[in-house]
Amino acid sequence: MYDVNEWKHVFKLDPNKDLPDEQLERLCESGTDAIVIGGSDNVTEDNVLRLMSKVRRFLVPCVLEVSTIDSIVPGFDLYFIPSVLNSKNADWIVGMHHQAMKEYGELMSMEEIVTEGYCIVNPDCKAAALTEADTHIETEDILAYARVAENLLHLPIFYLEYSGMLADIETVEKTKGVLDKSVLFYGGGIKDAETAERFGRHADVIVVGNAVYEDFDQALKTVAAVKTK
Ligand code: 1GP
Repeated sequence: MYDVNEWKHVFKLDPNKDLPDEQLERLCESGTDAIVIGGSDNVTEDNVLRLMSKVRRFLVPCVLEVSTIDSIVPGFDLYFIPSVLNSKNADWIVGMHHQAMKEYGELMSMEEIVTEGYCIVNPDCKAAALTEADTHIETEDILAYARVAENLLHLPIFYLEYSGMLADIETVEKTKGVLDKSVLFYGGGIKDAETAERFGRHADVIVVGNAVYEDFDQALKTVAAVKTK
């Protein structure tokens, strides 16, 4: 029903941050392919539920990117399950997943679940610290993780995560060059239409997060930059 292969753009909203209702409405009706709810800090059942119920008033697909087992709330269209391929802590690769399956495996509708193979590159982002990601990596390592995601693990999404900083565009281009089946999500530092257009040329899907809270009007323009082609 929802096919990430057809997506170009998503907004990622942080359940720990407030957004005026009027802005949320403009995001939901912007033509973006999905609203992803996810964050690293204080992601609770309460604030996930509150944000989901606001997004749910609109037709846009609403996705929960699961970061803690405790904040899994029913009612989303899709659940993205990250596995941090360059984490030094097995919990973030498969440990919490094992725990979640043990507790909820029988209740899960697998058609709502999409696994993301993450590679977190910005050493200064919260996600890198939280997941103990090995960010001392070269482009060749990133390409190898992309190949692990696609060829060994057959993951539907490879997520190149620079949260808070912009990648070198050549890294994104090269990463796309080794992927054929896994959808390349790129997130990090996209704040305006021009950057969105440049990164959208190589990434299958661009993720716009912080810009929503920092410069809303510019963030909104990132949709048309990748969706008009
Ligand atoms: C964060 O990849 C997203 O998980 C988006 O990054 O917040 O830098 O836009 P930004």
